[in-house]
Order: sequence, then structure tokens, then C-alpha cells
Amino acid sequence: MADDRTVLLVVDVQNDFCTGGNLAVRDGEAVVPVINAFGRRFRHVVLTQDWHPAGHASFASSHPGRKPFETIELAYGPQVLWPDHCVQGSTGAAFHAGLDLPHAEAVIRRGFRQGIDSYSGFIEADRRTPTGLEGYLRERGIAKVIIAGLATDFCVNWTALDAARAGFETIVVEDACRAIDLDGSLDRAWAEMAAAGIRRIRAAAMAL
Ligand code: VGL
Ligand code: ZN
Repeated sequence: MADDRTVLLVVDVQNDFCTGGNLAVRDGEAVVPVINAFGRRFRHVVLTQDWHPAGHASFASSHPGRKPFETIELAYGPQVLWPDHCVQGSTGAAFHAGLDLPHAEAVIRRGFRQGIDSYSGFIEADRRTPTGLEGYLRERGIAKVIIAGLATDFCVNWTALDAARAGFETIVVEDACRAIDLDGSLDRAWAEMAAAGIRRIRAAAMAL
């Protein structure tokens, strides 16, 4: 059993990132049984949920003439454009029905500001708007953050990098994640995480 200062942070296990969803990650739903079993070993579990208003700035449909997976420049920098996904209150935004973590203690929603995307569970894409997660974990006395979910190369990567920057010991459970892998983004993500001192382990190898 993980100790009281450790949290399992489950990133965006939502229908739109699973097979049949609007931004399906290949094999996304394969993380569900791994996370369900692994999650039982944690006293503290927190979920993140991608939660966009209709017409969000990260949607290609909000930019006439643009297509999904193109990159454009927004006020805060480059932004990959996505198919409409995780619209607030939609079935696509709901957690996968098989996700079984009744002891999860908080859900952090992000990306709900019309003009700002957010891959990180800690700080939105303008790199100045906090979600409140860092303060929440700190007040709870958390020192170690174990991360699983979707997608490895976007929300998991950005969340892990910000967790490490905030000073939490950070570990990513590789077989409890799946990637979008856009133009080499997965290799880049693992390289960035390694450079930041983030450990990468398999669920079965995790000593708790
Ligand atoms: C995500 C792209 C757009 C993710 C969210 O959860 O990795 N990716 N919105
Ligand atoms: Zn999104």
C-alpha cells in the first residue's frame, strides 16, 4: 500500500480518448484494467478531466480553414488543433464507464477557459493560469506523484513535467498510459521526462 504522502494521479481516462471517441488514442481503453488494479494500492487517488466549452480555441472547428492536427499560433504560443473533444457535459467528456476508482478524492477539471488549452493538470497552456492542483496536493502533505492515463505524449507528459518542476517526486507508469504519437511526440515526451528526472516504470515493478 502506498503511504499517506503519495498520490496516484489519473489523467483524462475519458470516452473521447478511447476507441470510438472523438480524439481516440490507439488502445486508450487498455489502461482501464491496469489503472483499476493499480489504483487499489493507493490511499489517495486524484483524477483529471479535460473539460472544454463548445467552440474552444483548441478545436480546429473554431478556426475557419484549419484542420485537426495542424499547429497554429495563439496568444500564448503554438497550439495543436484537435477535433472537438471533451465538451463539458458530453458523453465524450465522461470518464470511461469501466474506470473503477470509487476512492478517488478529487477531480481536477482543466481547459475550461474558452481561449486557453491545458495539457498539464497543474498549469494551463498560457503557462500562468494554475488549476489549483499544486496547492491542493501540498496542503494535503503529498510529496510523491505517480501518474497514469491518457495521453502519454500530451497530458501525461505536461502534467509530469509540471509535477517535477513543482518539486514532487514524479513517476510515470508506462503500461498504464497510451499515446497519440503525433510527429515523434512520444519519443520527445519520454526524453523530456527523463531529462527532468522523472522515473518511468511498469505497474508490476512498482514497489509501494
Ligand atoms: C489531450 C489533446 C487535447 C490529452 C487533451 O488528454 O492528452 N490531448 N486535449
Ligand atoms: Zn483537450
